[in-house]
Amino acid sequence: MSNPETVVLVPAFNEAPRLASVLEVILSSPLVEKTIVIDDGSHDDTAKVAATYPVELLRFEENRGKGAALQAGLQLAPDAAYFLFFDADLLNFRHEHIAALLNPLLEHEKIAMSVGLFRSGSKKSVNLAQQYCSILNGQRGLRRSFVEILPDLNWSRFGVEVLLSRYAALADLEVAQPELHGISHVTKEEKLGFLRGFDYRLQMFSECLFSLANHKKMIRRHPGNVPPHILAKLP
Ligand SMILES: Nc1nc2c(ncn2[C@@H]2O[C@H](COP(=O)(O)OP(=O)(O)OP(=O)(O)O)[C@@H](O)[C@H]2O)c(=O)[nH]1
Ligand SMILES: [Mg+2]
Repeated sequence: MSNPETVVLVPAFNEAPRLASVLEVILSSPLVEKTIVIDDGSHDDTAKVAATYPVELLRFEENRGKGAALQAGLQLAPDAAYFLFFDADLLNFRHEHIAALLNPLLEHEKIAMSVGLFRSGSKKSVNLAQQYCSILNGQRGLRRSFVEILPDLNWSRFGVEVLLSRYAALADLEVAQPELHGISHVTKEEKLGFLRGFDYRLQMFSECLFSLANHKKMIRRHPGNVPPHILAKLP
């Protein structure tokens, strides 16, 4: 399709065991016209799994981080009206979750971004983390007009969600927070074992905190397509 309306981006790093079930939901949704998987230097068969599905596969030899992966995906569909981001490790993911993220953008022109809130999923720890850190949720919908004024995301790694949310606030844009019922995901500790998983979690938190503390400075340094009137608000 040359000019898809709704494009899904799936950033995936070492997600071979989990990617297929996520892609099956996305690819069977009537709401999605194109799906792009960004395999970011995975050491496992993530790319092989993706290649068995009718998706566009972008593959980096070296890992560049989630922010850079999403940015590269956004550039592959410059004409899309809406982008949806879904993680590659979702559990109990259903079509209704796709609609829940997309509908606020379709129904309210003022909404620039929707950020999913995990509710009543099977894992208590994931639900609890969501209560306090909803800004970190990777399930998002972005309107094209928002994508067109985004700063460079390349530096942000796991801080990309913080950057997107803080930037929307700086730009005075409205964000919807639809609840995604029953959805959950496989945690780092479950993927890697407790010690390696927890170590990776600390790395993720430090990238999120870096983004939280430094996003204004980093936006000024790497403005991407940020318009002058928003740049003028930065210290
Ligand atoms: N392309 C790309 N994707 C990544 C990278 N790191 C993580 N991802 C993907 O981004 C999504 C979220 O990453 P996770 O590691 O599951 O992080 P999380 O769900 O926020 O946090 P946990 O609860 O700790 O697992 C998953 O689909 C990952 O495969 C990366 O460096 N590059
Ligand atoms: Mg996850």
